[in-house]
Formats: sequence, structure tokens, C-alpha cells
Amino acid sequence: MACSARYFHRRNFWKHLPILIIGVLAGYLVAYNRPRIQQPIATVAEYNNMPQHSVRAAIVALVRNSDLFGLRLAIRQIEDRFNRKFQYPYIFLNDVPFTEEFKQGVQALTKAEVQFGQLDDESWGIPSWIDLDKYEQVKQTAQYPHGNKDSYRKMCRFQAGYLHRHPLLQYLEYYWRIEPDVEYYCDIEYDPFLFMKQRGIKYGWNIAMTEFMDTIKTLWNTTSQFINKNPHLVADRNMLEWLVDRDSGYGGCHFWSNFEIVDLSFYQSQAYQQYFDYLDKAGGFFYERWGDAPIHSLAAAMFLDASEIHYFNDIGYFHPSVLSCPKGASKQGTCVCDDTRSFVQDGHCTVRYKQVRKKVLEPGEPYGVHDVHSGPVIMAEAYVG
Ligand SMILES: Nc1nc2c(ncn2[C@@H]2O[C@H](COP(=O)(O)OP(=O)(O)OP(=O)(O)O)[C@@H](O)[C@H]2O)c(=O)[nH]1
Ligand SMILES: [Mg+2]
Repeated sequence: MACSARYFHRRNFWKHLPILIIGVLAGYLVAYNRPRIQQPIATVAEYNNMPQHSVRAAIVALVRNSDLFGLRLAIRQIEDRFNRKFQYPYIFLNDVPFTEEFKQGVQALTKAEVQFGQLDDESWGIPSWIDLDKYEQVKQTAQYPHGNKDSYRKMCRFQAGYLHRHPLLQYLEYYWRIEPDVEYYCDIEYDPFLFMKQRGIKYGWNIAMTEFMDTIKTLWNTTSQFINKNPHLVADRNMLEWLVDRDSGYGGCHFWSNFEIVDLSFYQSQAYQQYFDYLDKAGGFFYERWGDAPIHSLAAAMFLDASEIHYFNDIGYFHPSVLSCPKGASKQGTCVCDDTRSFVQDGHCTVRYKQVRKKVLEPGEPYGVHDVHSGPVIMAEAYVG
């Protein structure tokens, strides 16, 4: 029967009213749940109106269009283990425009909001004070991974100094950094953002290891000059002893920043900004290949109270090719990783971190330097290719 105004008249109208209502409701639900792309989170008020979030937080990555498959792998796992329940938005940034294929491929994996942003020239560039001839020579002779690449250096400088200042992150309290090809092995049944906020934790990490020392030859000298000029910025109960030895300087331990959950007020603080500007002027992002990870770690160790740093050792995590699998996890609980292949928890940087944290926070207790096995040295260079 043709659908006409006459058909819906009188008795028939009331007879079909329930079907009409169901149809309208179904249409609304489909429209509401449709993936939403690039609706900017414009104001703090808008975030506050999202009742499921008591923390303004997002999962964030700088990525290339060519990273689509690796990023989809990572998102799939984060959704399955955590974000399907919590629905935190994602923010992806790129130095060039994201392709439609990339946007659709990412959005298809989540019902959470996804925002895509681009970087400006200042945040993805070589500053005017860099001596380009000197830099060119460094690139030609560098013997460490990515030593000949502009893009890797720009990436490190961006993640160290600009990511937390990008307009799309402006209203966030916390971010959780991810990367393509990372894996998450355990159900995360609590909200790490809320966990941190309730306890005043500013920096959360999962893997600590030693940096390629050739990439940071003058980082500690530059940092100690900064400290000498700004001693008031160093926290009373700081963690510098974890990183720096009085005789040999910075040993290279750092939190791997491909996983970090951070209270952004830390990176957005005047102290951090001053530190970044000081390093940036020194030119080490280009004349060497300073990574954002040792810089974030030195900053956390200097500026934060030891109690504001948290080791998320319950989060089973993998970045090619380092695994952090909670002890005992392969035989019980919800993790699906092999803890017998997870060495990083017993590595020198992790063990030393725990010792120094205990010493700083519980000064009366015996300091375990001599009685705790200091563990193997897990070095970034052991994991190349
Ligand atoms: N948009 C963009 N993103 C980049 C570029 N280079 C690296 N990235 C991103 O920056 C993050 C870190 O880069 P990676 O190449 O994984 O660096 P890494 O983890 O130190 O090195 P690997 O051991 O090779 O993984 C990743 O999310 C990359 O997708 C670039 O030139 N453009
Ligand atoms: Mg990586």
C-alpha cells in the first residue's frame, strides 16, 4: 500500500504510532552513535558537560599517515583493554594533513571522539639559531640510529617542547601517549587518569632503560648549567639521584616516553618551559639527537616531588622490542603476556629508581644500594633492529 497522508489518518495513525516512535528512536540512536570526526572540544565547559569523564583527558599521539596499520593495532588493544569502558577521546597530530583513509581507518575502531590536528611551522622546524653547516656535518657522521634524519630530530623536539602546547590539548588535564605498534596485554579495570588525579600524581611511566649515550653527550652539562642558574626550581624531595652520579654525571636512565600518562600542568609549568627553552637554545636537538624521553625524565626528576611519580607496573605493555609484563601474569589474571620474557622490571634503571624513591620518601629507612641486586643494564641500543 502506498504511503499517503490519507493512510495515516484516524484509526490507522494510532495503530502505527508505536512503530513510528520506534523508528524515530532507532534513527536517533544510529545518528548519535555514528563516528564523529573532528568536532573540536572547544571549551572547558564542554568537557565538564561530559558526565562520564571526571577527568579532562585524552589518548594522544603524533603519527604519520603511513603509520595507519600500526596505529590501528594499538587502538584496537587500547579499546579492548581499557577505553571501550571509559570512552576517552583520542587526539592525533601530524606534520602534514591526515588523509581521509587515515581518519576513517582510525575512527572505525572506536566510538570515542577522535580529533585530528596539524602542526605549525614553529613546532616542526629548525630554529633560526641553528648553524646549518655544523648540523649537516653532524648528520653525515652520526653513528647512532636515526642519526642522519631531520624528521626524527624534529619529532623529538616537538614531543619535548610543543606537543603539550598544541591547541587541541589546551583544555586537557592529562594525556596518555601512545604510538603505532605498541601493545597492551592486561585488562585495565580502573581509570589511570582518575587514579593519578586523586593522588596528585603528575607523571606515570611503565618502562625505564638507558639511552644511547652518543645522542645526549652534552645534555647533562646543559641541564646542570640550567640548575645552577635556577636552583630554586629543583624540588626538595627530587629524584635526581636516580639519574645522576656525582662523579660520572648522567647515566642515561630514562622513562620511555612512548608510554607516559602525564598531568599536563607539569609540562605547561613555567619551570618546564624555561628548561625546554634553555635546551632548545643550546641546539642539542640538532647538533646531537636529544630525545624527548631523557628530557621528560630529567625534568620529572628535577621539578617533581618523588611522590608525584608513579610506576604503572601493573600495565602489561610492549613497544618494539621491549616487553613489560607483570610478574606472574602469564599464568593468572587477565594479562596475555609471557612474564618470563620481561626483563625490564629487573633492569638497572628500574631497580635504581625504586631504591632512590624509597630513600627520598622514607629517609629513615635503610637505603638498599648495597643489599638490593642492581639488575641488568637494559639499554635502548640493545633493541635496535
Ligand atoms: N607526523 C610524523 N610523525 C612522526 C614522524 N617521525 C616519527 N613520528 C611519530 O613519532 C612517534 C615516535 O616515532 P618512532 O619512529 O616510533 O620513534 P622511536 O619509538 O624512538 O623509534 P623506533 O624504535 O623506531 O620506534 C611515533 O608515533 C611516530 O609515528 C614524522 O616525521 N612525522
Ligand atoms: Mg616508536
